[in-house]
Amino acid sequence: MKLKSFLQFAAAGAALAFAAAVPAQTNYKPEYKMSLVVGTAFPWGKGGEIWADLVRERTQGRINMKLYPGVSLVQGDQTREFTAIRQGVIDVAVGSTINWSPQVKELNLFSMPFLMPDYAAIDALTQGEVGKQMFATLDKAGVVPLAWGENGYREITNSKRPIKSPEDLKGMKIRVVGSPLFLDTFTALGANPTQMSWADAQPALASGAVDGQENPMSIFTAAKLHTVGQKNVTMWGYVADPLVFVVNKEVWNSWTPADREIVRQAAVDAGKQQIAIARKGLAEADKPLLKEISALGVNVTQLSPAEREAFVKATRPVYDKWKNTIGAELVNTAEKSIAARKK
Ligand code: X2X
Repeated sequence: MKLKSFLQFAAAGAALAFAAAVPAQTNYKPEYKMSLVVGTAFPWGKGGEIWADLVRERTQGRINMKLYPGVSLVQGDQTREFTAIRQGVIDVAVGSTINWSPQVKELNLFSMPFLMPDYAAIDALTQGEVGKQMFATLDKAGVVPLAWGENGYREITNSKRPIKSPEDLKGMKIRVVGSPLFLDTFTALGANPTQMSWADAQPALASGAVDGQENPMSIFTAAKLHTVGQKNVTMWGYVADPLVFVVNKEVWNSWTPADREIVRQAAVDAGKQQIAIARKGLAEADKPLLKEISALGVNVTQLSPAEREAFVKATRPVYDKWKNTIGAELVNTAEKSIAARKK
C-alpha cells in the first residue's frame, strides 16, 4: 500500500472508531419544541423554563428545548395538545391534567369536585400509587411521563357578586375548560357553564360575555384578571390540576440512555421547584397572597366549613357519576391514599 492511500485508510478507520465511540447524535434536533399554555410570568411557565435550563446545562447544549407558550403549536387549542405530543407536532410539554383529559379519561380524577381537601391530598395522589398508575396510563396512551408539577387549586371568580352558596352561582355565565366534567359540575351548581380555551376566556371576561371563571390564584394574579372585571374571588378549593412533564416517544427513543436520564432527573428537579413556586403565598397558614389580591380591590371570600359543605353536597351526584367514568378502582385507590395522607 502506498503511503498516501495508507494514510487515507487510517484516517477512515479512525473516523469509524470515533463514530462508534460517540453514540450517533446525528438524529438529535437542533431544537425541541416545548408546549405550554402560559409563559414564564406564571409558575407553570417558570417550571418549563427551569426544566429547559437544567437540560441544556446538564447535556452541554446537546438537548435544547425552546418554550412555545400559549399552546401556539396547536393554534391555542389546549384540548388538542395531547394528540399533538403523541403525533410529534410537539416534542416535549408541561401540561395540565385537565387539558389532556379528553384523550386520557383517568386524568379527570383530579377534576372530581372536592376530592382533594388540601395540598397533602394532592401529594398523596401524585407521589403515591395513583401517580404511578397514572404514569403507566400516560405511557400506554403514547407519551413518556417524567415528573409532576402543579397549576393549583382552582378558585371561582366573577364580576357580579360574592359567592357564598350555590344559590349565588344561579344563572351565572361561567367559562370552563375543555372537559365535560366541568360542565356537569357547574350545571349541578345552577350556573350556566360555557366551554372555551384560555385564549378566548380573557376577551370574553373583558367584554362581559361571561361573568366568571375558575383558575388558580397564580393565574389570576399573573393574568391580572381583576382588570377584566373579576372583582369577587371565593376560596373553595374544589379541584386542583397537577401538571405533567412529558416527552414524545420517538424523541425519547432518539436520545442516548444517559441523556434520557438527564432529562428525566431535570424534570423531577424542575417539578419540585415549580410546585413550590405555585404554592407560594397560599400554602402558608396566613396565605399572604390573598392579602395582595385584596389590595387590588378584589373581594376575597373564605368559606366556613358549613358553607363549603353546601357546595360538596350539590356536586356529589357529579362525583358519583364520574367515579364510574374514570374507573371506580382508581377512584377508590385515590380516596384511600387521601384518607391515609400525612398532614
Ligand atoms: O385554561 C385554563 O383555565 C388553564 C390555563 O388553567 C389551563 O390550561 C387548564
